[in-house]
Amino acid sequence: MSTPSLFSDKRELLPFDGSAWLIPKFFEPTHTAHLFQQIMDETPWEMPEMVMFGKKYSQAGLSTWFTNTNVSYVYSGITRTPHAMTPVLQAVMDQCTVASGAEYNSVLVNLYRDGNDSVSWHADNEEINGSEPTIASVSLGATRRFDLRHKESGETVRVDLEDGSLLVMSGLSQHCWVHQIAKTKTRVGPRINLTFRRVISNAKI
Ligand SMILES: O=C(O)CCC(=O)C(=O)O
Ligand SMILES: [Mn+2]
Repeated sequence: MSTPSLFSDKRELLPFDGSAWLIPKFFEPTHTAHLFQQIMDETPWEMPEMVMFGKKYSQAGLSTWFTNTNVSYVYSGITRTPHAMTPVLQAVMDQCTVASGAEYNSVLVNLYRDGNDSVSWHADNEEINGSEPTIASVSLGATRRFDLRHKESGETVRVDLEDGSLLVMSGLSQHCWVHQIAKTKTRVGPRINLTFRRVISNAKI
């Protein structure tokens, strides 16, 4: 496993009400290619069916929930079965802890097969994430645009999440902002996104 790059190009994306910082090249390309393939091959991909407010809610094409706890992840009316954390995901999680100083115990692995796979505006504000969660998001494969929008002012921040990037959202970011990966008509290849979280096992859900 290669070591993360220096964190010199770390930058803050949010102007106020929380933090979302980005290191565009956290992992080197040779390492990300290997990670992408291994996670692609080892993941028992699931396609959750979601109904929210009576209409289909579009989520990343395929995704799977891995955790060191026995917590099922419940969001937007669906329950994700826990899978045991794999060594490769654990290793990436440990590197996210080194970079961010936060502890994680779970990861939602998302596969966007092409520009038609997306995740619509939402915040990761479920009770099991705790009140001001720190969420570390690693992107592998094709670059996709990530948007953040302030819930009250409507201010929008747009950023490209490149192969090997690390984005860490914390503080008020899940209270005050929503985020999305929009569909794109541009031809894009597959992308895997890993969102590491620390879930609280005794939260009332
Ligand atoms: O794919 C991404 O960059 C974001 C995924 C996301 O927001 C989520 O899993 O909650
Ligand atoms: Mn999210």
